Amino acid sequence: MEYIPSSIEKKWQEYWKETKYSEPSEDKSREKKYILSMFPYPSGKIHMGHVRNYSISDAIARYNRQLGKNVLHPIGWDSFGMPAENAAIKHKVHPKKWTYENIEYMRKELDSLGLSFAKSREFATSDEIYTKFEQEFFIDMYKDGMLYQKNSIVNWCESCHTVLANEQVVDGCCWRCDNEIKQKDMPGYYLKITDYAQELLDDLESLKDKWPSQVITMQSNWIGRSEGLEFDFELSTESKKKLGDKFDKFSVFTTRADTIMGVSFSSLSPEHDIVKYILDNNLLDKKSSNAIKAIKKLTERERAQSEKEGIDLGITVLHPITKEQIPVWVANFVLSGYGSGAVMAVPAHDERDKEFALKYNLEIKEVIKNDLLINSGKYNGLKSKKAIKSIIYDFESAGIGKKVINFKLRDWGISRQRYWGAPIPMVHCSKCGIVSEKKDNLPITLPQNIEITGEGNPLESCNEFVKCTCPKCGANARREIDTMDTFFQSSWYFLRYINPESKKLNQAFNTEDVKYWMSVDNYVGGIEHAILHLLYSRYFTKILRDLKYIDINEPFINLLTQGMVLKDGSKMSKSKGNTVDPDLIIHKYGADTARLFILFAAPPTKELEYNVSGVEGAFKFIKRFSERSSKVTKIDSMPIIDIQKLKAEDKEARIKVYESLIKAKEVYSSNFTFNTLIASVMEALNSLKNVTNQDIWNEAYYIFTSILEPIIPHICWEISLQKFNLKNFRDIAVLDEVFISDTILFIVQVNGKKRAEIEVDKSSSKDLIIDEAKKSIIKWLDNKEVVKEIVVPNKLVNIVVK
Ligand code: ANZ
Ligand code: ZN
Repeated sequence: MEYIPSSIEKKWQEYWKETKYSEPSEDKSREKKYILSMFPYPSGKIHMGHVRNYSISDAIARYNRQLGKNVLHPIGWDSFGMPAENAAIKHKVHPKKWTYENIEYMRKELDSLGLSFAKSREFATSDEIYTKFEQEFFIDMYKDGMLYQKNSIVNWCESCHTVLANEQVVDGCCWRCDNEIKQKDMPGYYLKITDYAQELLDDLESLKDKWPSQVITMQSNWIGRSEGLEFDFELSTESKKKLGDKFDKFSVFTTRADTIMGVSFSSLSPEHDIVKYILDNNLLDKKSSNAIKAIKKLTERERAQSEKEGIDLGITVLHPITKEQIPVWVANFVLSGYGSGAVMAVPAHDERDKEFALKYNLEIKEVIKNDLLINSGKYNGLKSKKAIKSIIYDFESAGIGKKVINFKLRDWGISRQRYWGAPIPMVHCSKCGIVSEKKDNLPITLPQNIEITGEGNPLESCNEFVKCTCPKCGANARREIDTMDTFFQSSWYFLRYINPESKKLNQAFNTEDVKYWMSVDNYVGGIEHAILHLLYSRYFTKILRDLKYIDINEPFINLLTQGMVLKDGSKMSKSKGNTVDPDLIIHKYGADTARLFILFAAPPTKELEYNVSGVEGAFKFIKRFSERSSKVTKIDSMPIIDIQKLKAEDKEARIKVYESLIKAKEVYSSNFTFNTLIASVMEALNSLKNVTNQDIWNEAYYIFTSILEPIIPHICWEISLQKFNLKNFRDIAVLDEVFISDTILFIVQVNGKKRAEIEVDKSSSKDLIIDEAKKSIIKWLDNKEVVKEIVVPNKLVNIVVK
């Protein structure tokens, strides 16, 4: 059979569509598999990373269909976000038009790969119906107190008139216009993810061995749980006076209570209330206060990257045990949002404090040596761990401190000053304050008639959008103009896929359907989502559970993070100009070649280096595979093979074929190292070279086309239709008889010492075995007298000589 991919691929794609091959069934009595790949942003064209992602999930989905499982393998579009607005500025095209045209184009590209997506479930997160349900969740979360509004410090660019993410601030300036960034106090909506910090951490345990350990560690560090002591530093009498009697103490958090006797100063964050008072009341000289103001302008990341720096605030506190006076400084490495924004500094045992103390010539007191406390009064001699417990106990008993648990995780700010996002369904009323919209009024949709210039949020000046009535009192009110962070959409899209078409308009998803389909059995996507997307999705699952929408704790049972696609050793990316267009590969070699190359070039979790010869190699293999299928005759079922009639080369080839079948079962259900399976089939195909037995050829192709179907579906369906009437896409049993050998290996010993090995026919008599054995050790029998011949069945022959 001559291999011309273009002549078969379209045909099969049509066939799968017409027969609804990729659609899940409504029959909930069947065992289900939910196979999910991370959905794409519709940037305009698919790239090799997409090809890799979807080839992996498609192979898993197709294999599970062969097993008779009810498979959900959906696709959709993560379609809100900045690039659409940037395109609008650059090309004067409306973000909506740009987005949906991109979706059209990319859908065609994905179709041409023969991916078995459940098209009936497809949607884009910018669809108004999706926004409607999302806004309902938002309102529920707000009413439940999971979501709140607060003011906080954000990066603000005055000339672009927008808030910037930390990643968009370059050297303190706007990435777009190079204007200096201000730290601005702005209102925004926040999700109280911190309420779920402990549960998000604890439940990582249930993902062990099912998620990459690296991802679990990253999430755990991001959540950042610390146990420690919180206590108050009392200000000295003069310092209280200096601060206008507005403060008498401040609180600090330490994980190292055992170092309490080594405290030689205290540091405050530049945003601390006391620092604010000192600046507002000009209690410092100009130079010092300017230095503090300069630090305040920097983002957290920039502060972390700069040298340790601080200013003496000219006030003191009393050590809680010795009552000695301790100087108070402001320091650029103390974070305002963590603990109490103040620390007890122990330069002898903390690296940051040490750098600081050396720079400013502050005292360094050693209090721990070889894990034992020294210079610490009654705690001397205690082990560090023990001392922490003991000191916390004493502080709690004396009522001057308490054990606390702190998390690095911060509440999730979801307000964006952008047009192309889901509108926040809130209203500002001059009488009632902030009021959530009535659910009946949802969705609150984006106005179409706007102009995007890049300066400010176009919603602000859009009266049609902003003017509304208060849902509570009916007075004229103003609609919230911020839109939601796009991570809000990607935190529940996997639930939306579950809703069949018939229920799409009525509900976000149906409890019964969710119960059947969730959790996702295999989630496939990039490691770059290890923290944010995967953490937010876990969090959403838990809050939707607590809002009684669903009844599960974790969304994704197994996670596979695919490696990057490289070219010439570096990550393929538009900015580096080293991308390879998947369309060109598909056009020249066909979809099966693209898929085979991508799954053969590396195991899915490892980096994959693109190279043309690899693509050509993949094509050549499929071509050979296709051409050799001419040796196969049409059969209705697996041939029954009489092993007595097989020649040695038949048996050897058959072993290779069945080895690849065994490999397939292991690869598709647990380790997904498709490359090893492909290699195994290649080897088996080669071993057929000298085989003339028709049954062996038939059986081999019956198995090959079945186990390669998940990887190169078009050619496998084509061959299978011609030879097996599509009957072989099922779980094929491994026959033990294939591996049963008809010879036995004996070790031959002379006086108990191994001298040779012989292979004899299974049916050989004892005499024959002894004869063969003697022949193999002839030189040890020279001039010797054989006194005994011992045969241990199936194992060894021992010849005793004198
Ligand atoms: C004294 C000490 C001695 C500390 C020592 C550490 C080592 P994690 O583990 O990350 O929770 N700290 C407390 N609040 C801080 C803030 N807002 N910004 C920066 N640093 C802060 O770190 C807790 C430790 O970091 C605390 O324990 C405190 O320094 C500091 F040998 O107290 B430690
Ligand atoms: Zn009102």
